[in-house]
Amino acid sequence: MKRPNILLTGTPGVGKTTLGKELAERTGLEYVNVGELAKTGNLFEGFDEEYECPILDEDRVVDELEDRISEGGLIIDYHGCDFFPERWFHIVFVLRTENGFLYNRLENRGYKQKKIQENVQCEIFQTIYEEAMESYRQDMVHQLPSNTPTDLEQNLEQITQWIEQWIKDNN
Ligand code: DAT
Repeated sequence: MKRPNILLTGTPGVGKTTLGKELAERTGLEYVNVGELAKTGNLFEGFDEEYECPILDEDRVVDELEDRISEGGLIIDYHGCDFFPERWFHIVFVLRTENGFLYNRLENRGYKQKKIQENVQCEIFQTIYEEAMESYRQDMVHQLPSNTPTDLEQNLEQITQWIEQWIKDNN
């Protein structure tokens, strides 16, 4: 049976992991956290001194995922999206969170002020949404509000329905 590949993207803290894991539970699709995948496989190519984080080796991440993607049924979670091939995905969701909520979540995560501010600005400037619109067909890209547990539940229901319809249409 053919199943779709879904990209969940957005600024750190918007709720990709929470949504992706629960979606996998409900639909049987497989959740893949690209940050974790890179850590496990050491798919890095140096360290960014300014942002104090390792630099992802994007080519090796793509190579690592290519075979699994071709089988379908993956939910990919990453806070960037311009290096995945467009052909991989059937739909792209950009999660969006209001500044106040995002600030609190990143503070709870123990991020330093500088890192909180960089991420909140990234969200204000809708950097990831624009990256998605430049990297994928515009009709593939959907923004989802991710502020409250009600938003989470609505997103889960909408995406679950979309998956069921996709499977009906493609099998
Ligand atoms: P990400 O994977 O995008 O970095 P996350 O899933 O780890 O984000 O979520 C960050 C925090 O916010 C975490 O404590 C769970 C919480 N959260 C996620 N989605 C939420 C929502 N819709 N409403 C309230 N809290 C949410």
